[in-house]
Amino acid sequence: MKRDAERRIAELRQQIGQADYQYYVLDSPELPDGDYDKLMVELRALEAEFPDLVTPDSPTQRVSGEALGAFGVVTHKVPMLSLDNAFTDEDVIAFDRRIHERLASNAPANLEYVAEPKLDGLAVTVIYRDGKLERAATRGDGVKGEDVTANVRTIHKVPHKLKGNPPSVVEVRGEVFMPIKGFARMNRLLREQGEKVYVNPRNSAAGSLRQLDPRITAKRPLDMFFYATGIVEGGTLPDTQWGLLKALKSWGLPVSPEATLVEGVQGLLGYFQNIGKKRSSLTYQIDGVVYKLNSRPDQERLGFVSRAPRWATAHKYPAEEATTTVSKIEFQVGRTGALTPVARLEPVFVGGVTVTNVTLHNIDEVRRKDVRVGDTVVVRRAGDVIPEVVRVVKHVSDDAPQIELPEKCPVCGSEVVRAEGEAAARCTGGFTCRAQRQESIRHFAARRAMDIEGLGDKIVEQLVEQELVKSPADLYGLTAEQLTELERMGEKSAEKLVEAIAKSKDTTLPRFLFALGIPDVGEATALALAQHFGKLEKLLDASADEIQQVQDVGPVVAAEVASFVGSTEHRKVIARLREAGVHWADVEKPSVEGQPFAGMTFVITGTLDSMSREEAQEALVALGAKVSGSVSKKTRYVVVGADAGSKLKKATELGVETLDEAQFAALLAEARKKGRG
Ligand code: D41
Repeated sequence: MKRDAERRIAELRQQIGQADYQYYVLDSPELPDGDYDKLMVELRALEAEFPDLVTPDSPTQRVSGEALGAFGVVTHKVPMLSLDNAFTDEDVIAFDRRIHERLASNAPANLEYVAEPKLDGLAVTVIYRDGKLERAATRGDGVKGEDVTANVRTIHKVPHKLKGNPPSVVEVRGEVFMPIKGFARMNRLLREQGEKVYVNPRNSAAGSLRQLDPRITAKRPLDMFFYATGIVEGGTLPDTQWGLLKALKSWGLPVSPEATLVEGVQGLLGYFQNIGKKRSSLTYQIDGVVYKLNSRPDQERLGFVSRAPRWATAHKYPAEEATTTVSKIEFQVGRTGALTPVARLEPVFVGGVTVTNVTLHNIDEVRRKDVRVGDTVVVRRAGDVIPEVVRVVKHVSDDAPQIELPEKCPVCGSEVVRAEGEAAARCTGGFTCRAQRQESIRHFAARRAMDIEGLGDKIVEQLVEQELVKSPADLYGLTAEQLTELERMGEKSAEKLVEAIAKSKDTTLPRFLFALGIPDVGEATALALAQHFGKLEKLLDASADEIQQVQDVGPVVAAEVASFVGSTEHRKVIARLREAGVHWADVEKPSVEGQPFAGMTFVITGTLDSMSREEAQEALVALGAKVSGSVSKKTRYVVVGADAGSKLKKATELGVETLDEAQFAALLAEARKKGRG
């Protein structure tokens, strides 16, 4: 009986696996949907009857599994390298020349390369043992990643079982990404459910893969292409990159259909142009193409430098631009009262996202570009950088009015002032201005501040509008009954939110200081203040002069901080927060002498994959470094994560050395070794 079940289960899994392969990888389904469903129903029934026959690679297990508490750490036995970048034809010519020089006599006149699109996703590695999917992990910092096996199992393109004759252990690597259409559909759903939407397909792929509950990942339209291998045992691989791609395909793994073999620099540049033309019609977002030397023995001869292979490079496309028209220009009021002009645009798809709003930063910028309502403008979006208006192509008409700074706050009607020499104009309404209240509470609850999960924008908006919350301290008095009165708020979510608010009471001094929303105090300054003063009381009693003694705090910021903590209104809020039970441990001043990074200032920009910004800061400070919020000539290194913006630009301008995440991780590891003696 059980023997029969076992045999039938194996048969069903084989048939379903084959149907999945035809449907998802080959994109040519052969089994009608109804028949497929019947096989699944039968398999589920048999597995329910004989639970001990359920194995993790069963097709029934794609969408089941329990939510995890956290991801395990996986150490990559073969490190996952990063890619160097080429931006110009000259860079590509130099890349090819360097390879020629290193290979010297061995190289033919025209080297063979495999060229393929550079997907904008995240790198993932999957280990198959005896053909069965055993483990999947993110790239992380290249050395350590996160165990995302349960989530990767839900990606239909990734087979649970390899076909053909793979080595007994083979690690295959590729990019997990989200097709543009799927991304749009998913965001529409999230928006309808009142949840946070993702800014671009890359972030949504990363966010979807990092869900602790694989059932959520299963609903996300993730896709994957493979392009490399890691560990190989009990078998050998072809000796060319092209042969490797063919082998991957023969095992049932998806490989980019755009991958091709080309010859010499001309072949590379021709490919770059071809894909560039196709780029906007591809179903997924790419930010360049990747070139890899075809000969694997030659790859090995060339090796790598600072974690990037000498035999491969990414050739990046320039920022995408598109034209559209300005339908409105509005002034938004921020948490400190700053008025920011925002251009509302006719929606335009550029650089992988639909852009409907762009910030114009301040009134001077509006004047400099001379943007007016109705104008045709060029919008640019580079990589993950926030979109910007590059220039006006055409004014709607010569006598369209110029944009003026409003005299009164568009939200509360208070007077608007602009201090001498300052770019920003501010609403003087303070906490009486609904916009300022709303923004400060949003900031207070943010992940990097008090980290109150579930207190989204829509909820904050309602809380402020209904005057349930006038200052952050009011949050701690909210009851579940009050919250259920809000739109889209069930009893369960209300209880959860009250819990999350209570949980946020246990915090750190740097987080608390950052959460207060003192003008010009970002995370780095908050940390510096906390470390300098150690106790909140000391900061509250400090004069502007004393505050200026803090690392990287100049006279302007010192004056802002002194005036903020000196205000009776803010002191009251702080006192009420502490009465409500908000608490933290005092901060100990790190002793810097003799530490590996003593005397070095780091700036972190963008998002890191393997750690939060706070963790990176803590790691650096623990090694004696100073972490600053702005780049100057004195900056030793700028650590560049995804979404990096103006700080990266500044670093390039000033010639300050930058580190990508892998280089940063290597530097940290080395310093830690040194630090231990
Ligand atoms: O499509 C990509 N994003 C892509 C990334 C690609 N097509 N090929 C890649 N090849 C490599 C090497 C040469 C190191 C195996 C990569 C990456 N690496 C990569 N992805 C993330 C970091 C590095």
